[in-house]
Amino acid sequence: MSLFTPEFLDRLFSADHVTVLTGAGASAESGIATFRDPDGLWSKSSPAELASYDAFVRNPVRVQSWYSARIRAVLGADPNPCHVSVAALEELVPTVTVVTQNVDRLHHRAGSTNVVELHGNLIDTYCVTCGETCTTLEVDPDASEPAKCVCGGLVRPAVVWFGETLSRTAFDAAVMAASRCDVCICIGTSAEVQPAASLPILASDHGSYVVEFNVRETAISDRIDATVLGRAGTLMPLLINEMREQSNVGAH
Ligand code: BV8
Repeated sequence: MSLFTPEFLDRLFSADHVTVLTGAGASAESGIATFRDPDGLWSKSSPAELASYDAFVRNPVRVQSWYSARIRAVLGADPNPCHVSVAALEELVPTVTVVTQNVDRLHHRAGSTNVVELHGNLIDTYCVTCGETCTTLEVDPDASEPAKCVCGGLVRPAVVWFGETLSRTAFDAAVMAASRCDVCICIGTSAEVQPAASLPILASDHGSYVVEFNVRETAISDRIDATVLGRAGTLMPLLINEMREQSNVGAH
């Protein structure tokens, strides 16, 4: 008995292009904190104090040290079976586009070759004054001075903060992937942040079969084809196994 609907599997086995939209839940089993879960990052602090340019300028040491701790967590983490299975999808489907809201680069480390980073990444940093790339942030919360570039400008992570526009190139690629895919698999996202959350609806409006893998229902559950409840690190390997069995049987 499959966890996946026959229509989903049929659409997937015959798909030329699959777009996978991931959020923080895809990295949860790598030990990376999510944002809006009961024990998530926003349960301890407010995005307005940590994930906006205004917050950064107001208190650069606080923001830089918060990102320093997240960078350490990401560098100490490994891709989990969800990331590995998403990468394996490329062996089974002609075109796979991974559109991620995550900033941890774990999809790249798992071997995915076509990753669109909607919200940038934590590892790269740059100077807000001269734009030069700088060394990774390592700032303690009680530091007396923020990390600065040789030019004297403040160093920030290369992420997209609230109130900042996404990279045009990245968002255009994401829109293309959502509007042209046969199947869209949304993994571990609460679908509350725009414009990322509009992508599954765009896919659905263009006739894609849209499914979400999540441990709970989300803001888009009633607007897509199916919700499969379960952990990303369990569901994605199960899906890849079913696809491999089918491709061996040659039933499709
Ligand atoms: C912009 C920084 C133009 C990087 C982040 C339209 C309507 C309403 C508001 C807006 C709108 N347009 C713009 C806005 C404002 C704002 C916004 O969306 N606000 C919302 C929250 C009300 N958007 C913006 O500002 C964006 N910019 O649109 O530019 C503009 C400019 C000015 C003014 C207006 C428009 C910029 C958005 C990017 C913000 N940056 N982070 C960082 O530090 O990480 S957002 C942050 O949320 C992260 O990037 C994160 O990726 C993203 C989405 O969160 P999720 O990934 O979904 O994570 P979450 O914790 O929420 O959910 C995890 C899910 O996983 C849960 O469902 C859970 O059940 C599940 N789960 C947990 N464990 C597992 C699991 N599932 C499976 N398996 C598991 N094991």
